[in-house]
Amino acid sequence: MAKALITGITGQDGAYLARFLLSKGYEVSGLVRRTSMPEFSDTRLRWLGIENDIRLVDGDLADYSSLTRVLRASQPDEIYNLGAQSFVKTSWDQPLYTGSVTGLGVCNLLEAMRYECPQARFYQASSSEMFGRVQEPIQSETTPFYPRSPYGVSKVYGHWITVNYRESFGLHASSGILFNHESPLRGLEFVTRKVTDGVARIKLGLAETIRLGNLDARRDWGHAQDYVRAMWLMLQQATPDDYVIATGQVRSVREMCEVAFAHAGLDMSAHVMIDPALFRPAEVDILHGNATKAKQQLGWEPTTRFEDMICEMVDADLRRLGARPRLPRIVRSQRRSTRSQLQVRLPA
Ligand code: NDP
Ligand code: GDR
Repeated sequence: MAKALITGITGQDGAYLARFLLSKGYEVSGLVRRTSMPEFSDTRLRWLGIENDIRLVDGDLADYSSLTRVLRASQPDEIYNLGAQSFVKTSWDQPLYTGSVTGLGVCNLLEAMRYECPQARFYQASSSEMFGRVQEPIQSETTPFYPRSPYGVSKVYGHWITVNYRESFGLHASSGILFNHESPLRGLEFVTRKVTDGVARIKLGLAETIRLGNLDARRDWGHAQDYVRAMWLMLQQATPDDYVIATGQVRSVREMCEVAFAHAGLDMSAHVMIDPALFRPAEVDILHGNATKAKQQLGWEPTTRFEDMICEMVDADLRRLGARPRLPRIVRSQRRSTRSQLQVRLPA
């Protein structure tokens, strides 16, 4: 039975990748960092119903000693490095932390692999954020990088150190330059899930507005389930290499909102507020990927339409919120009320 180790297994991609590898017959281990509420750390694995099929091991990408210990004990055939401080906006508030985990963490893991299991195959989660201020209208593996955030800069380091270890030490190390990918398991801080969760709350009467930043940013959005398949395909190749994974379809944040609100039968203009605090110090205006190499060499293609994915996310959030225990809802009283007071609306 092939053995895989996933860092970032508690995140969106880690959970989907774990399920995908289990379906292929892998023995799957996942690196998890210490938290004060361990009962919540496997929420996504439980959502997929696989929490009992995986072995979780303690460690942190910023702690080299934990990585050597884990690799020495588990001797994986494949290592998927998905762990990162992955939220771009936070990277301006925590640039050093982001650099040490998202950037240097990659080198920690490669070093540990070089000494403990050099025969393993390695996947690095590189990002379209490395293209940043794009140097070509459509980005491929040969497009120069111009990162626009501490996160993007850290990912460029992670990408090049992966290439460097491949060339220096002959490691089977591949890098997937993945464009944005989403799903019902997406973190609530990312714009698609923030919107689908907000739409569901508005629909259920739990909220009235969603505050957003730059609605004109455009992204090439795909589905996480399609993208984890590409990760695995990269490690099945005889020769390690780098691949762009994207749909080739671009939508604005505004268009994404329109799809989500329309699916719930709501009017976006009545519920979206623009908050200048949510704009970024330096924005990535547009990302548009060319995945021809992955299509030709890996046989990979996306299978999910953008509109279907957003609707799936809205439906999942409606179910998730609708299934919650019905606590009393607190709503601000109507404007015609003489006093501004809070009312408690009891569930029907
Ligand atoms: P998430 O934010 O959902 O998950 C990140 C994971 O990294 C979590 O499991 C988190 O653990 C873990 N992690 C954070 N810090 C550390 C650390 N110091 N040591 C070990 N693990 C850590 O990200 P996604 O699943 O969306 O993305 C997976 C990877 O792909 C990331 O590297 C991301 O940067 C990259 N990427 C993502 C894209 C996307 O659109 N989703 C596109 C391109 C690249 P915890 O649960 O404890 O927080
Ligand atoms: P991104 O994803 O930064 O591309 O990084 P995110 O969903 O956070 O932002 C996409 C675009 O939407 C704009 N935006 C907002 N974003 C958020 N989060 N919240 C808002 O309220 C909001 N309003 C507008 C942003 O300005 C941006 O232009 C994701 C992460 O998964 C990275 O880890 C990954 O590497 C890249 O995708 C590819």
